[in-house]
Amino acid sequence: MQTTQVAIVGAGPSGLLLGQLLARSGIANVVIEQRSADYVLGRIRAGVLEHTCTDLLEAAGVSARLHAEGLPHDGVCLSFDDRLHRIDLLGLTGKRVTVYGQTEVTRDLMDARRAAALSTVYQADEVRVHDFLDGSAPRVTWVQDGQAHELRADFIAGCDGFHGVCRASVPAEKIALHEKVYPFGWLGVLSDTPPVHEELIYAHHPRGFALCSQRSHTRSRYYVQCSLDDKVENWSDEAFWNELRLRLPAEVAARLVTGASIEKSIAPLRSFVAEPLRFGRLFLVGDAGHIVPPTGAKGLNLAASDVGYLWQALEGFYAGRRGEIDHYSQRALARIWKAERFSWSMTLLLHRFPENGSFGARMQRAELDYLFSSQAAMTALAENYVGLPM
Ligand code: RFL
Ligand code: PHB
Repeated sequence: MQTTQVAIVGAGPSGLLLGQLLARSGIANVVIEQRSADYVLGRIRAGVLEHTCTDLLEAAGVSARLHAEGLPHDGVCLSFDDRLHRIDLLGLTGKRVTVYGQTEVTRDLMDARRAAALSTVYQADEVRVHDFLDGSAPRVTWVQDGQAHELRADFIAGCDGFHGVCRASVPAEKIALHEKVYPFGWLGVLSDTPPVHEELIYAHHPRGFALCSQRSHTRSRYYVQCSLDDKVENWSDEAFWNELRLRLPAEVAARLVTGASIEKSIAPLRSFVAEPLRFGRLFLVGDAGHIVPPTGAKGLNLAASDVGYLWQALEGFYAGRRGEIDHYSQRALARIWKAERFSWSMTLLLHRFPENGSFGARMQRAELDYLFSSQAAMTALAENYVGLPM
């Protein structure tokens, strides 16, 4: 049987960032992941990082490539009624965001973990967490190559995403779940084509929402709102590009450079929060504890801020301030609920909701008109988009 201080379940951005920060503070940890490293790197997800996230990546010593290759964005655009409207993030808040893919963040963290020779188990089957509610000796068990393994730790960090085992292992009477599922999804395409615009465009259109994002000057990421029963196989590249063009202002659509998709997937949209985020010696971190619809670009950033709070709490605990772990859940949830509110409101503002009728559509238009007529409203959007302080 192996022992460590913190057993981390999941090698997504939450688990890997926590592992790196703890190691820098001299706190031993082992990461246990059910997939292979290549599989984790193959998932195309987030693209926009808040400064709170880039600050933590810096603290973890993994920001060299982020600073060299990340694209600072000073503004973001919304489009409706065939026109582009800009929100001056830097002018309104003094802060920017950075466009740098989650895949690259994960790769940098994996490289750093390997360079520091920190222990990581990939392709672990039947991962289970035990004895975390009472006592001080929680355990993680798993099976690899037919062999049973056990890791004893002081704490378990559940960084295993929405479908993970950690939240599912908490007795139902100890956890409250708050959820809203939206009646549509996002169909996303990644392509090696130059982005249609230098900044992101969130498009509100009678045919449905669309988003023009990017990973670099030569790689684009686009999304269109689709129905929940849509299948990726039903969308040829050509059908996708045609639908995207229809939802953008004509002058933007005319500039769209299309090409073969290198990834195409459908993601459902959901808001979800579990309360609390600590159960004895088990902490839930990132998507394991909460989900936001991607409209606000907050999922990865919230995962990073959870990690920031838990890092502080565990550092305090091992420095003799044992009570600091008692505040993790409350501190993290205060920020999570604000990001939930922002992501929900952006989703309601920008998507097509036929079930809300013409009144609902007029309310969206009135809100968009108000937004771009009011410095106060634009500032409120901007300060949420760049990320609220920790
Ligand atoms: P992850 O990334 O899901 O990683 C969890 C890891 O745990 C592993 N795992 C297990 N390991 C061991 N045992 C088990 N039983 C396990 N079960 C699961 C999984 O294999 C996986 O490796 O969660 P984490 O680390 O908390 O990170 C959260 C982020 O991935 C997520 O919030 C973002 O991707 C959300 N998101 C966005 N966030 C942003 O901040 N900005 C964006 O622009 C943004 N765009 C997006 C997004 C998510 C999207 N999708 C597909 C959900 C765009 C999309 C389309
Ligand atoms: C992305 O680039 O994948 C992306 C960007 C902004 C969002 C969601 C996704 O709000």
